[in-house]
Amino acid sequence: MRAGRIAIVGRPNVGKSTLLNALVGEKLSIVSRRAQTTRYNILGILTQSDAQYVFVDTPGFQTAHGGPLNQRMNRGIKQAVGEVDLALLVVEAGRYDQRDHVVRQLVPATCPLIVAVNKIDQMADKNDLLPFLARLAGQGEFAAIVPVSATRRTQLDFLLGELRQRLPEADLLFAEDELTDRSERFLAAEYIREKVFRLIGDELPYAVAVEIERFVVDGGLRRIAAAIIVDRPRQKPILIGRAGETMKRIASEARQDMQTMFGGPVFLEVFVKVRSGWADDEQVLSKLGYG
Ligand SMILES: Nc1nc2c(ncn2[C@@H]2O[C@H](COP(=O)(O)OP(=O)(O)O)[C@@H](O)[C@H]2O)c(=O)[nH]1
Ligand SMILES: [Mg+2]
Repeated sequence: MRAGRIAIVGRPNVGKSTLLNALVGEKLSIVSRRAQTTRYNILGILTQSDAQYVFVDTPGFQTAHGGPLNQRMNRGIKQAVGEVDLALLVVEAGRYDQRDHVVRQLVPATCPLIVAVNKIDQMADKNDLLPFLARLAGQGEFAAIVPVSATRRTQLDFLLGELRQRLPEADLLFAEDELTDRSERFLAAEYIREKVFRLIGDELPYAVAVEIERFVVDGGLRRIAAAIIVDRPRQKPILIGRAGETMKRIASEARQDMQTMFGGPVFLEVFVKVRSGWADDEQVLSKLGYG
């Protein structure tokens, strides 16, 4: 038996969370087309007959903005890479630049680094892949470089094989049936935040946080009340939408994710609260579980 922790790192939007979900086979980490969707380190556990992979999904390392929320996320990444047996650096097929390099440098030299070259499905010319892999190999000491597609689940078994070889021999770190260290309450809040990231345009998603105000298990039914927290009063009508349409969609799509994950019916109420400057308020950030 081999078992160990693997940090999934990379610049924003390369597909780290999609890859985690594909590897574990459950929606543990939220995904959107926008950078900076993931704000927390999230464990995803895959247990097979001869190995247990404990993945740690991390936010994309943010070099551009220095606010308290980004500082906490960057701190989280540094902490994650300090505590793992392996690091899995995710890059996008055909792209490797300074932003990838910065993340790569965060991984301690003693930690084996495997590269997943993701999104190979969207390479316009497949002949470009080999030269890209060769160029990448010239960038430094990588234990392995594996082209994959997280959305199409291409080459994931091969990737797992490369990871397994480098995991330490050890007993299970978590019970066989454990999937994550996160609670249903946490996942519920994240599913709502994902819908905001997916359904609302421009900058608004970055000004949004979600707080679960009530989570009651009532027989097989889960009754959940959640507040979407925005920064400014003018953001409230954008979230609610014309005749409440946007809000209805957010709640209905989030509820479907919850029902799939929790395996039972969910009664969900969602409302909007204005809390100015929440993202700069260290106390609020701590309460929301950041860092
Ligand atoms: N075409 C393609 N898109 C992908 C793949 N993996 C992820 N994506 C997309 O890339 C975007 C960012 O994904 P996400 O997992 O949130 O990236 P993260 O910020 O690195 O966690 C989303 O729109 C995903 O659907 C892939 O293998 N192929
Ligand atoms: Mg992510």
